[in-house]
Amino acid sequence: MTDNFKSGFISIIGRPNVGKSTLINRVVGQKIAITSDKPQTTRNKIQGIYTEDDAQIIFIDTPGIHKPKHQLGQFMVDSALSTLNEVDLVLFMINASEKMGPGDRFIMERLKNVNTPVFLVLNQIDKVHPDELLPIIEAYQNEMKFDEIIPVSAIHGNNVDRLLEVLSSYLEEGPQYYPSDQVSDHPEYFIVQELIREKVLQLTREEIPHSVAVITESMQRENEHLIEVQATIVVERSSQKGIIIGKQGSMLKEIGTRARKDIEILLGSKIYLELWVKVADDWRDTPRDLNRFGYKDEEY
Ligand SMILES: Nc1nc2c(ncn2[C@@H]2O[C@H](COP(=O)(O)OP(=O)(O)OP(=O)(O)O)[C@@H](O)[C@H]2O)c(=O)[nH]1
Ligand SMILES: [Mg+2]
Repeated sequence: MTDNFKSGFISIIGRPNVGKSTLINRVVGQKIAITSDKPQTTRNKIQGIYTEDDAQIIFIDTPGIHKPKHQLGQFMVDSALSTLNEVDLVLFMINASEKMGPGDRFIMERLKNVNTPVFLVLNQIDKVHPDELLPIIEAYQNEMKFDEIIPVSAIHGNNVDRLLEVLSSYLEEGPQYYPSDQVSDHPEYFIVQELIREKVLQLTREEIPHSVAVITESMQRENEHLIEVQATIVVERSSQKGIIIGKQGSMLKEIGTRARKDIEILLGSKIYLELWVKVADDWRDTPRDLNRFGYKDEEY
């Protein structure tokens, strides 16, 4: 560690689906947060840790801010907003290819009361013509004052270096909170269950993606080449259980095949993955279930 080491916590906040988790994965250089084209993918605050020789930036990926319809949604929005008072800087991310909406205004009302610097990050610039950027920026500037405005493409990496550079210039002297090789505050079992949930998001539609929770029941090293993972996919109704299992188990098999590939990369080992499906009626509105499935304030 050098003298004058710098560090800071940075929250990424925004509406669902703008690309917050995509950015965190890009910065960390590894998939620690799941992403999908369905809104409300992220459900917990997840730290992504970026370490250099003289600095450590801890990014906090947050659930997208939306109007909650269930207690799970309320937990998600509360978790996201709670970060605003816990960090040194806030990145407000928008999708530059979409119009500003009431959700963005709701967030900006909150951001006006934040004491830390706030950057506007315009993501998905690969989808808009450069000439279109200025009017978008002006529209947001009319709503509130931002300390910096940075357009990026999280998925392709455009301008992400610049974002990191500017962020570094705002960091103050501070400790190295995590070892250099640690990329997330979450344990592997959490990322494993998220990777399985991501495959359900990819492969199902409508209400199913939102009705699913995944729990890693066990992870056991069988031998030096093989880890056995057992996980349960929880749905809200028995009709959904049928869909997750699919015709002669075909859907569950596909979920397992896709998840296994990602888990093998994460754990650097061959994986034997065993999946079960279970029904927990209306778990998204059942406090006991929310607790059991990892959606509680003091948990990850
Ligand atoms: N074209 C393009 N697509 C992007 C970009 N960044 C993210 N996406 C896509 O946008 C979708 C949403 O990305 P996520 O990272 O899951 O979005 P999020 O903001 O974390 O969403 P929630 O967790 O639901 O709040 C995914 O399909 C991404 O591949 C980008 O810069 N350009
Ligand atoms: Mg996300």
